Amino acid sequence: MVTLSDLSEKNRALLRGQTLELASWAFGNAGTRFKVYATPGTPRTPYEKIEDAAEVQRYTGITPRLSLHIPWDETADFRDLAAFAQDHGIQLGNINSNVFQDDDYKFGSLCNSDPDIRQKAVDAHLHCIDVMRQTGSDTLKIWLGDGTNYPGQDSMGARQDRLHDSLRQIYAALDADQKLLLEYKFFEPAFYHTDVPDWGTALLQVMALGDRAVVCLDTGHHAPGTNVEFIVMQLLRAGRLGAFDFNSRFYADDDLMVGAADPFQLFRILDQIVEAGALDTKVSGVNFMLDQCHNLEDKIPGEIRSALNVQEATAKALLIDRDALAAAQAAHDVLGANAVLMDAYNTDVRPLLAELREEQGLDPDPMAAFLRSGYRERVAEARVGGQQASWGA
Ligand code: PSV
Ligand code: MN
Repeated sequence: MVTLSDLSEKNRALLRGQTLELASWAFGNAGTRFKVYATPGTPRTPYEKIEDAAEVQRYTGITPRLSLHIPWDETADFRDLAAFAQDHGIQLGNINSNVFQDDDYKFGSLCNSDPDIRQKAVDAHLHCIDVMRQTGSDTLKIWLGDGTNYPGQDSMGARQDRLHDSLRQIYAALDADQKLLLEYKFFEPAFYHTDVPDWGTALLQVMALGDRAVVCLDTGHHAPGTNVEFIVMQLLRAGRLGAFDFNSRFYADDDLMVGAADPFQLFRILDQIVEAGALDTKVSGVNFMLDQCHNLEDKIPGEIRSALNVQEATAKALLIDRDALAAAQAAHDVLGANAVLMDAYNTDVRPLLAELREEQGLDPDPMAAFLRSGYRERVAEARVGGQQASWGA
C-alpha cells in the first residue's frame, strides 16, 4: 500500500496545495433539451450557490474558488456577494460571459455581421469586466456559441476578422492585472462551422491580442479520439494554457463528472501537467476548474466525487517514477516506459489521500461525511418557493 511518504517532499507539497475552481451553474438544475429535472434544495440565488460550494470545500478542502456566469448570477451588489463568499471560505473566481441566450445573438455575438449586435456583445463583456472589479476576479472567460449551420451562410473569414476586432476592444478594456480566457468547442450550438472550434483557432486569436490572453481547454470540447493531453502539452509549451474546464464525455458535450467516463484520460492529462511543472496554479497560472452539469445525480455529491477524481488522478501522476521513465525513454524501452506509467496509474491512491485529509483535519471520506451531515435535508426544507437556478434560466 502506498502512503504519503512514498511521494517526494516536493510532490507532497504539490498535492497539499492543489486547488480546483467550482462553477456556480453546477449547483443549479440541469438537463438536456428534452427535460430539466428539478431537485429539492436547489439554490435560488448566487448566495445559495455559494453556500453549496462552501459545502464541497468543507469536505474536500481543495475547492476554495467559485466561477460566476453573467447574467445567470446577476445580483444587486457584487461586493456584498464577494464578502458573503469570503465569510463562507470561498473566493469568487472567473467571470464567465454569456452572449448565447439572447434573441439578438441568433446569428452570432462577437462575430455577427450586424455592428449593433456586435457592440451589444462587446458591451456585455464590458459589464463583466465591471463585475470583475467588484468581485476581485482577475479572469474574464469567454465561450461563444457563434457559428453557422449551412455552408455559404456567412463568410467564415470575415467572421474571424470581426471576432478579432471585438476581442481587441474587450482586451483593451481589461485592467493590467486582468486576463482574457478564450474557450473553444468544436460544435454546438452551431452545426456546420463554429467560430472558435479548436485550440489552434483559440491560440491564434489570443496571440493576436497580447500576453494576458490565454486559452481554456474544456475536456468535453473535442472530437472523439482526439489526443487531449497532446493539446495540453502544446498549449503549455506556448505559455498559453490558461485554464481547464474539467468534465467527461461519452458522445458530445455531455458535461458529466470528470474522470467518470475516462479516468485514464484524466491521468494522462495530469501527467502532462506534472511533467511541465504546471500543477501549482500560483506558479503556472493554470486554473483548474470543473465545468459540469449534474442532471441525474445530486449536485453537491457530484461535485465532491469530481474533486476526488481529479485529486486521485493527480496523486497517480505525482507517483510516476520520473527517473525510471526518463531512463526507459532514453533506452527506447517502449514497454518499460509504458509500464512505469501504468504502474502509477494502477496504484490505489485512496489510502494516501485519506491520510492527506486526516493530516489537514478533514474527514478521510468526504462523501460519507457530507451525506451524514444532514445538509441536503436542511436545504430541501429551507429552500421552498422562489425560482430554482437552472442552466439557461
Ligand atoms: C460551453 O459548452 C461551456 O463549456 C462554456 O464553458 C459555457 O460557459 C458553459 O459550458 C456553460 O454551461
Ligand atoms: Mn466549458
